[in-house]
Amino acid sequence: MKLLHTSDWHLGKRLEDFSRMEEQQAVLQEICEIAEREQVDAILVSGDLFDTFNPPTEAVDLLYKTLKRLAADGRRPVIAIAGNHDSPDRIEAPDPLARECGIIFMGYPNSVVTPFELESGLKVLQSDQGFLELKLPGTTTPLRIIHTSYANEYRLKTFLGQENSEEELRTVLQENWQSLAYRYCNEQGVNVLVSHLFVVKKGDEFPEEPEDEKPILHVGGAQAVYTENFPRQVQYVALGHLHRIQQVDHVPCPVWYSGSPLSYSFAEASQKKFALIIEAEPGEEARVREVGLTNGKQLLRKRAEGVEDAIQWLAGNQNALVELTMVTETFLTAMERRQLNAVHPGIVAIIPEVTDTEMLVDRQQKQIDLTQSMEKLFVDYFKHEKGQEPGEELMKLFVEILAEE
Ligand SMILES: [Mn+2]
Repeated sequence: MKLLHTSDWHLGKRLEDFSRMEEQQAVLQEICEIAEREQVDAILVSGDLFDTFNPPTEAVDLLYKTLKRLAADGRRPVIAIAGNHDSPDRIEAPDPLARECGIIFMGYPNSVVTPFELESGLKVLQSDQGFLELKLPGTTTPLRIIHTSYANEYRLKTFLGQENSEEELRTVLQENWQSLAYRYCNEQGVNVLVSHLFVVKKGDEFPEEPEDEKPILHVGGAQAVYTENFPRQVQYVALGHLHRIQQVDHVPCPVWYSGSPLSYSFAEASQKKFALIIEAEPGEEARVREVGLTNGKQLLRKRAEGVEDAIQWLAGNQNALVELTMVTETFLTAMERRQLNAVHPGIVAIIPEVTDTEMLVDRQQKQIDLTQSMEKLFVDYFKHEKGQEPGEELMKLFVEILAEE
């Protein structure tokens, strides 16, 4: 059995003033072509289909068109779950129509798929809260899917019937997955788990979460899910949330984030993007292969020594979206900014890095390190504007607003 794993499409997402819609169309077309060329049996989309709860019409359009093409009249089912950027109700809304096309949406951790059968031969064999067993066209091997859409800790526990549990979330999830695996997953079928959670190998460092993402489920590190929490019956875990492709662990089975198909922030600059092809047979470890995606623009960070240097580099990287740091003796003039923008259509930001220290002292400014936390940047900004540090009350309010986003 061959599966395609992808996630974090974030349809409708922009990069500052730049729409990414054309790139999203192009890269999803590329994913459709891969599914066709590889003749996969089913597609797993691990959440963050949209970028917001209320995506623009063109994003909705693109999602449905893509999923319909992928599903090929029900010959190649698509299983898609909600991520933290998706509205669960919106994800599930087109369900009755989607089912007819072979597209299965799961908005909630306890979603139950309504049983159905299509002329293509696709059939729901069993369905339970957080579980689905499919008969795929052209194979007698059933595909079992344990699925956990995103929800925050409190709601996850509630959905799993453990709202008063004092146990750690990862323990609650582990018990839920294990009981589903024990009931439904034996070596007569292919067993996978699909989720949108923050997962690490116990003892490993935490990887960076995407920019513009509220951290999910691991405030203070308490709520990360460990790979050891996955049931041993499962042959592959298809994760969404982190935008950089990565294999989290190979025990109890290959556990992968497929990553996003486009680089969505400069924290992802120079990253390569992929879809994953999984080959799995009952009772055997799944084999995983990365297939490169090339239809998106590269995000590049460039530090240039003066306007001449910048212009030359920009000429050679016309197709990228660029964050340009300009090392300059004084400050960049409006003329210089115009010059730079005139030679490149994709400059997202120009950051001056001023080297004339006297001038800096004069203006009581210094180089701004944009990798600092929002809190630290705010304190610097406040000091610069008001000549004093912000009070404790104000900082509390700022952090509160940040968290709400
Ligand atoms: Mn996410």
